[in-house]
Amino acid sequence: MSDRSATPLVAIITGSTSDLPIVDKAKKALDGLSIPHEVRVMSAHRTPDLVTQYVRSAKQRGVRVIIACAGMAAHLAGAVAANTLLPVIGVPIASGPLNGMDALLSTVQMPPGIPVATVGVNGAKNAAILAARILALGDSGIESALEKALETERQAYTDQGPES
Ligand code: RP5
Repeated sequence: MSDRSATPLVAIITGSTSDLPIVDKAKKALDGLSIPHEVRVMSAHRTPDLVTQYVRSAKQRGVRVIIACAGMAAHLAGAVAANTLLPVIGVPIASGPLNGMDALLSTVQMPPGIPVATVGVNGAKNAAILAARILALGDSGIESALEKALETERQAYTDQGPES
């Protein structure tokens, strides 16, 4: 679904354009579930005011879940969670010499009171599916789309048959 075709329910924020190949996995999953979303590049370190401004207006614009992706000293998801009550899903990205371990720890180790639901390194697809599961609690259309997608994936794995 195009970025601006409908009120975005999911906002995907990422720290750099260099993260976009990973972010694309989340976009594809949301597209497959027909969930309107938007992607914005902004950084907790390089453009902190932009992050604050964007996140504080997100709920009022109709956003219901925020996915924050970042690599290296990945403080983006935490900075987002500090500025909203919307659920925030963090995606640590493997950029830089530590292959994502730095981003994983920076994203997941939040202080008590400010949670970030962190998926695995480069786990953008799971972030999108988790966002969809949150939205499905109040949207039977999204719930049905999730059930259908899960069944299709299960069938594809089943059709592969046992390994010889
Ligand atoms: C992080 O620094 C970004 O999320 C990216 O993963 C990493 C490197 O950014 P670039 O130097 O490639 O812009 O903030």
